Amino acid sequence: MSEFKSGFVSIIGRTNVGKSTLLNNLIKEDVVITANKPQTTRMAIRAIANRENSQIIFIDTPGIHKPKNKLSETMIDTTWSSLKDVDVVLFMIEATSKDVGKGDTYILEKLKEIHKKTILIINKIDLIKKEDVLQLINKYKETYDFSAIIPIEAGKRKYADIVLDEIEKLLKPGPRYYEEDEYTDQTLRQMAEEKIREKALRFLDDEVPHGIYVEVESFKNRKTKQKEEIYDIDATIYCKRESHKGIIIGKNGQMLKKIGQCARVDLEKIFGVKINLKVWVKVDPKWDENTQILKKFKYTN
Ligand SMILES: Nc1nc2c(ncn2[C@@H]2O[C@H](COP(=O)(O)OP(=O)(O)OP(=O)(O)O)[C@@H](O)[C@H]2O)c(=O)[nH]1
Ligand SMILES: [Mg+2]
Repeated sequence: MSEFKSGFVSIIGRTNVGKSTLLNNLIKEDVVITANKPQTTRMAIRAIANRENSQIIFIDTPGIHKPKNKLSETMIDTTWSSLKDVDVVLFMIEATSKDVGKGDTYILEKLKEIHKKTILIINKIDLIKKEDVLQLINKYKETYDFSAIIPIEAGKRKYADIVLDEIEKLLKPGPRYYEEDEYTDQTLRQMAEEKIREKALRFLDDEVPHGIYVEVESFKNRKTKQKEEIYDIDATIYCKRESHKGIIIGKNGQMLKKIGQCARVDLEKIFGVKINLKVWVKVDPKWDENTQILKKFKYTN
């Protein structure tokens, strides 16, 4: 039998290219949130893929974008910091790019500085013609000595093994760092906060969802009279303005109800227990300058 391999792999790229979608596919669990909005991922989240002959620890990272405030500066800093500790980098771009754009050029410059084994992932190939993928591959080949270049659709199962196989080839022999049943370093509390934020991102428009922050105030488990396990979760959505609060709550509370219900359904699937979820909305215009909150988005290893 071949020697057991292990290693750490960061997934980086511009915001909204599909990094978190790929991670969920590689892990085969709904472990990180995704949305068709930029800056969905706010911190480095680890997720573990256990294979027959290897264990791969992935780090999902916030997408690279032009920082607008302290929060985005912290997020981007987290992405670059995550690269220090990894063996392999997955650099994801969108197939719809006609050329190596400004944002991707910036990322490539950073990659050249850190000089790690890097796989280029070209995502969303469903959106373009095959010939255009080949052109893009040729353009990118000239920019960096990639270990592999893989065109994919991040959410499609058939691509997960292709990506995992390529990563495995680049790993060195190493131990199993995590137990086989562990698939993320997130706490249940964090996962609940993220799920609520995901629903807010998906259902709300414009600047409202980007100005929110979710905190679980209380997380308790108990047994019902029928001896069924249940989690009681109380959470607050913080937003920056009174007008945003009205939008999040919605007419007759409909929007907040929808966010809560959809988050609950997903969380019941993930945790495998019944959940009683209550969500409130509060205004805190300066939450994104609060150092205690920003600390949560910093990279820790
Ligand atoms: N058409 C198409 N859409 C995709 C594909 N992969 C991901 N998406 C969509 O792209 C959007 C962004 O996906 P995410 O996985 O949240 O992107 P991300 O790179 O993690 O984004 P940030 O966390 O904001 O940096 C979502 O709406 C996905 O459904 C794909 O292969 N094809
Ligand atoms: Mg993401």
